[in-house]
Amino acid sequence: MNTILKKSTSFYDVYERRPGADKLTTTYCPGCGHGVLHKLIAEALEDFGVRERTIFISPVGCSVFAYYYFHTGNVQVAHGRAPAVATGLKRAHPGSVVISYQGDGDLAAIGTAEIIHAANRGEGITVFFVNNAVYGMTGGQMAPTTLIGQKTMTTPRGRSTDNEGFPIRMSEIIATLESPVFVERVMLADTKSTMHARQTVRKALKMQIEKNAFSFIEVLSACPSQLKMTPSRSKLWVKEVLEKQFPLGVTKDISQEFEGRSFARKNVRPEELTGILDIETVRVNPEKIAQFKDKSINEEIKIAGFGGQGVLSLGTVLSEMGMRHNYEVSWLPSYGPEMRGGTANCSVKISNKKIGSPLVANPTILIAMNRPSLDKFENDVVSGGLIMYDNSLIDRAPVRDDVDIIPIPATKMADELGNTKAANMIIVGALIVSKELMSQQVVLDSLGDVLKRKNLVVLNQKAIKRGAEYIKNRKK
Ligand SMILES: Cc1ncc(C[n+]2csc(CCOP(=O)(O)OP(=O)(O)O)c2C)c(N)n1
Repeated sequence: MNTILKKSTSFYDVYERRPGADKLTTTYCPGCGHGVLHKLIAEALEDFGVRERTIFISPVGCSVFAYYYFHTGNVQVAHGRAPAVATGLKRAHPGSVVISYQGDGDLAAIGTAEIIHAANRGEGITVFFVNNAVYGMTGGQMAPTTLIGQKTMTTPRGRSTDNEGFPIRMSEIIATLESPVFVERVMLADTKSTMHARQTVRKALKMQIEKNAFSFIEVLSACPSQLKMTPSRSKLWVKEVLEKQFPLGVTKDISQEFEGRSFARKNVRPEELTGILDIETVRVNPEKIAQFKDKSINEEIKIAGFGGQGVLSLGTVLSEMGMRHNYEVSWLPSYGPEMRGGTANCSVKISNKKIGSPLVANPTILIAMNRPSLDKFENDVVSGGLIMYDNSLIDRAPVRDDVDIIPIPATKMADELGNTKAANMIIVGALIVSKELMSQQVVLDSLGDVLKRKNLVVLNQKAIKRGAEYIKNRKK
């Protein structure tokens, strides 16, 4: 019988790095383990017929370019974050086969938290952990798995336990957790060990495909370039030196007794939510909000001031009221390391389209309640946007001439009402009227449901009315 050896169909035909580039070879050095492991994975994906539903996650490290090779879905992630991204992918696409492929710097240094928690949750993903005892891509710095005495760029006299601690055995750590189903350490040192690794790769992927199980495969692998050895010498080193510190074998295997984890995501129907969260549905008489029904709204609002001015609650009131007008809303507070007297801020989106992200980088509306906020965010406002600022506290006007500007002495007006803290609600009243965003009546009627301190409802209703009147008089 003739055997035809050919490249797995899970690889692209041509490794085209940059369109038109003349270098169409791989990015790996001769003797590197990455290429071999890629091959074992690609073959398995083809044999199991899952290439089309596989998502391969490339890490930061020498395998960052895995997406040039694997003819699968590909995501390249930030350093160490592959298990977190894999979690999201698998949960959003339970039918996919998700591979988190990581080096020792990526998985055991910067990404230690991600892998521990993904393993602990038993996500239905397969993790391939390439342990070459060094940071390959960046020039051979010490990795958490670097051996004691091993010389690297950052341990020129050799790793010492006094200074750098002991090499971390990740497989053993992962195996102590309850959720992982299959954990094994293999090596790529010679034909025999590679053939065994092949079986292990297949078993781990099968576990995911059939049982939605979490598997962790550590692959001892050579990095001839950083070890400054020939490819064949570095493979011997894996077998004779590296393996002593990281013994091969299965550290955990409960695949027989593990019955599988459901692939189906438990989706909660919207009508179930109120019961689960123990909240009441708020219904607003449709007639009262009819005029806003077909309004095209897409406001991205940044509300900023100093702590104590109620900028966060200004945002929550706006988003709560937005919901009562059937808008899509988001509210994102920012608790940055702000200095005292500096800015506290939150981002609110109000839209009649679905909101992709709650982040507001370039607001359509800036509400500046103190000078540092105006200084900080004025330039971020989109051209044609609006800056509403408290001119009883801010001693300069915005300099932008391509945006609408509404000065409003909110703090002074609140003081006249008897409580400085109501300045934020003066802004609410002013904003909903100036942008014709919401029904003043609905906002006033709902305020009691929204505010935590019920004794302040009447005062805040007055403040909203004041703010609204201010704008109406201004328009006249
Ligand atoms: C946030 C961040 N920190 C640091 C780096 C620099 N960096 C790139 S690759 C790498 C280490 C990769 O080593 P390893 O995970 O062992 O993979 P290998 O290259 O050996 O395959 C580091 C520190 C980065 N790209 N991003």
